[in-house]
Amino acid sequence: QPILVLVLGDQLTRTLPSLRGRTKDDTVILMMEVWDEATYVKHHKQKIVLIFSAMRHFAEELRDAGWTVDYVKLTDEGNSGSFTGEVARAIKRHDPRAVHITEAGEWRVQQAIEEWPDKFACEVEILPDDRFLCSHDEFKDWAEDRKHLTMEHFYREMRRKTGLLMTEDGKPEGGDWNYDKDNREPPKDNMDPPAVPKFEPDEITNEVIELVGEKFADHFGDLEPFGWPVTSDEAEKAAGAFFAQRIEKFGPYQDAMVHGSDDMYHSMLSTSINCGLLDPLDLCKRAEQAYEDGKAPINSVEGFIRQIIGWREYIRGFYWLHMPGLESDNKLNAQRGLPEFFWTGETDMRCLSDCIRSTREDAHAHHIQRLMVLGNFCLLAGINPRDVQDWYLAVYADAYQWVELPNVSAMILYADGGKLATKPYAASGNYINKMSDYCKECTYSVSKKTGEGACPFNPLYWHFMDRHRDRLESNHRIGRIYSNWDRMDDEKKQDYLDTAQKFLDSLTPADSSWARNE
Ligand code: FAD
Ligand code: DLZ
Ligand code: SF4
Repeated sequence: QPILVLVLGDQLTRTLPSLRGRTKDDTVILMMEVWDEATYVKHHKQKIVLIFSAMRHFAEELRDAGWTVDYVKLTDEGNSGSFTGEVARAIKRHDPRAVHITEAGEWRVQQAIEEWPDKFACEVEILPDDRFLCSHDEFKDWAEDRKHLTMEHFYREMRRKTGLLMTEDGKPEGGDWNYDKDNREPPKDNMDPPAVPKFEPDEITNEVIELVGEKFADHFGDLEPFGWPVTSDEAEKAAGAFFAQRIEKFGPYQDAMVHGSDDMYHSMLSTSINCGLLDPLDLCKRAEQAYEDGKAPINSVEGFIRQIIGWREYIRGFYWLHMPGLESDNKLNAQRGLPEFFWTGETDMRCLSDCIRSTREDAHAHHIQRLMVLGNFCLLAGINPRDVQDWYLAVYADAYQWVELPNVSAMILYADGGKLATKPYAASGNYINKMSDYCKECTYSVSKKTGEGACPFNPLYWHFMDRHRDRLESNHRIGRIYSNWDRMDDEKKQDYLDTAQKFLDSLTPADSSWARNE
């Protein structure tokens, strides 16, 4: 009787805990394309192509290395459509002595897995996912008794733990822990960042593209051109290009936005990291090496490392600490439906339409677009967390609930009431104008505050502040904003509120069938 080892779509790592230490002659590896996973939200077409193609390539690599892989395709006869159903069928086929699985990234899937020991006659072993630096227990210990879960404090622990950018006497390299103040350069005219490598679809990917075109035609997003890395070799090439060509300027221009440029100096590696094709710690070590070799400045390298061992690990810890409640949190009582233009891109707001365009074309938008354009809009307009969660989870190729949900509900919407962020990331048009070239050619005027043609972010900002005064005024990081509001005369205030309300009333909410099958 063999051991049945499961490998899920975001576990495409040769050193996965459940694969380590197994021998080829008594192991059957089960991989399954299932309808439930492909439709629990209606994922962007390229996201499904990415996962299925990467899964099929991974299975082929394992077979070439001598492993026995039982791969269930979406259209295979008898495919039950769920992980639980497919494991049950595989148990019948292979009569294993045990099922081994690395814990799931998402709470929803982990709940299902935890029922398996009672459901199935054979032993089920669930192993911790040590592709993350910080275990669930370690994060819990760190969080315990802390009044606020400040990312920066967690990040310093991770720096100490890994020794990344630490001097021999235990001090941060360069003297500071964090160089964020040097990472806020607005874009320069005629910036021309080196192109990010795109990968020509091979036969396997083309077959998946055809499948997705057929079965998921009503899902959001362009199916082609598809150029994401789908093997660890391709992902390695993408990483190599980042370290050779773009990391140097990653830091300074991390927050800059340019119309038509989705990549800027970002690594574009999240899709590969999250499905297991790249090892996050290895990437950080290579970034550190670039600093030691004098190829990239400290603010770029520290910034990159902080995103990975800081934010990425913190977000994952935060998710498991606050699930399942985080999913339904709505502390600002936001009730408005997501505007239809999030799916169609049809809006005169040039910043939003460009971010939605890149989302549709590439299943990607960079961090500051997700946070300060799309996210800021959802916060200010009071869009309900459920709609916003569904949108972000569906449209980005790197989206899994463990990373999407804290970023959406806690970071952008403040729906957790401030457990993650010390204040809402609310901003008027001024911020977007400073950090981008969007406003220059927008139909709206960023310098106009109220009335016809005013940038909607301006009145929405005050509408948001005014309607949440009770909750936010006592927050020492934003309390002073209310003195500015109070200094305005009543007519000006009313102008802001009326302009915002008129804009909000003009929004058409999206039909729910964009995000989920009825
Ligand atoms: P880079 O800018 O090159 O950053 C390097 C790496 O750092 C990323 O690849 C990623 O692994 C990590 N990272 C950076 N910021 C974060 C963060 N806030 N949380 C977790 N990891 C981070 N990232 C996802 O991977 N999946 C998501 O579903 C996702 N949803 C997001 C939703 C919102 C509302 C916001 C504000 C951010 C979200 N992010 C998400 C974080 C971030 O926007 C993406 O990781 C990043 O844009 C990916 O592009 P990149 O690889 O070029 O990143
Ligand atoms: C995102 C995704 C999709 C679209 N399809 C599958 C699939 O058919 N089979 C699979 O194993 N994984 C898929 N995934 C990734 C899973 O959703 C991801 O592994 C879980 O959410 C992790 O908890
Ligand atoms: Fe966006 Fe306002 Fe600038 Fe237009 S003017 S691009 S809506 S911030």
